[in-house]
Amino acid sequence: MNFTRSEALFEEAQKYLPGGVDSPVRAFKSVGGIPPFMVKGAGSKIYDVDGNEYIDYICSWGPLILGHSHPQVLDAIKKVAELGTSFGAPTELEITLAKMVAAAIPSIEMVRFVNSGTEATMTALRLARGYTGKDKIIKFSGGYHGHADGLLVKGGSGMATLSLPNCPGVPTKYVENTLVATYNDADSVEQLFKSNPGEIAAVIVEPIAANIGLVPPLTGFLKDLRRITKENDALLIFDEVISGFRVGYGGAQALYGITPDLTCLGKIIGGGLPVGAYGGKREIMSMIAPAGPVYQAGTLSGNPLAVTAGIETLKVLSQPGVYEQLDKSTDLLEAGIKKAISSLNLNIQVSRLASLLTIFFTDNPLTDYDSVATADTAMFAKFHQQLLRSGIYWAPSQFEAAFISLAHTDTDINTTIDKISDALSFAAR
Ligand code: KE4
Repeated sequence: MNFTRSEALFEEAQKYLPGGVDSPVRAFKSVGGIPPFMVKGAGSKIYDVDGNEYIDYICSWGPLILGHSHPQVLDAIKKVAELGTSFGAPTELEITLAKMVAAAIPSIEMVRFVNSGTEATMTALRLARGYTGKDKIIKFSGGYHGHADGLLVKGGSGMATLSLPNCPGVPTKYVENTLVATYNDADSVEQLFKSNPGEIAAVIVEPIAANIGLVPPLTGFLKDLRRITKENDALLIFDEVISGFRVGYGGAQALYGITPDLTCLGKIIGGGLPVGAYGGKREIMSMIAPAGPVYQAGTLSGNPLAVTAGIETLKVLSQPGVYEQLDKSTDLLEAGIKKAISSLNLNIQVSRLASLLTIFFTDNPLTDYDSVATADTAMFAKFHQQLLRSGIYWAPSQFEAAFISLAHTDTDINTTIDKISDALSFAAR
């Protein structure tokens, strides 16, 4: 593969953009090499400026569950764009998407649209503090909820990738109310409530951890969180920015039968354009301005183009057979990778749930951040570089998930399995 144009662009980009990118994980820092600059996506494929074609398993980090440039989404955006791009005023489109979200996720009686997952989680925590009158919150080591100051503590995703446990520029005072528990360890949560009686407003959790790589909840963990938060008059906030509409049309809360007080969404509900959302019980959401005193605002919140992309995406996802197809494709991929790992006799494992998958370069049991931190990230880097050169666009971090879309065909998957097998044997040398 030739990366000449990307190399030149990356050099120029670094003069104007920190690290040459607008989001750290895109810079490929932890896997080496330079990031291909992309110019087009179509279905399961993505194309860089040097004309290289890749089968895409990043899918814009989750939003493109239908694949790139889905005709129904593009046509709808084009039509709405002809009427204008933004009004800074209420539109009927927002009601339509709000009703679709509420119908899909019954715990969401009311919802507010914002522009990113970060805004959604940041505001959900402000709302929880405003509603309970308490200041402390619990997050989990390795949990990633965007880059709001109070959440940049032992974060996953790019923070884990770049080994940035905390963040300069965030005053200690901003994080002294952020308590950190261990994912899949309800006792660690119970202990924090015991040592901070009456002070904790909420627990925020990725119900399916995907920013330490994919680590599903152990049986009973989410149920325990629901019990403990209820016992302590604290809110349970599900950060479903990744899992929402990904692991099923009702998200992780439907899959596990747990009803949180607030839910954060993003990615898929924008269909590739910037949309985040937070929602929950009417009694709680009614505290949000202008209905109530908890303030949150946004110039482009509920933008007609972005909301339209979300509406069309959910329309497709609500059709019968969609999640079965995603499962079938991911079953094929998972089985193929597992076969390659066992034939090469490697201490590597596959973690998979619905159409999310991570190949972990460790064979330790995986339950939390500390266990995934044992992964051989140097070997992962060699694997990633080889995979990229062979035309597979995979998350450039051990601490992320691969996203499979409806556009991935069996041919794509079988080709991917062959390339992964080659890349694994290359990395194992
Ligand atoms: P955004 O602000 O990036 O839209 O969403 C933040 C966020 C919140 N909650 C969860 C569970 C998330 O996974 C994210 C963002 N996900 C990362 C990838 N794991 C986005 C990719 C990036 O940072 O460039």
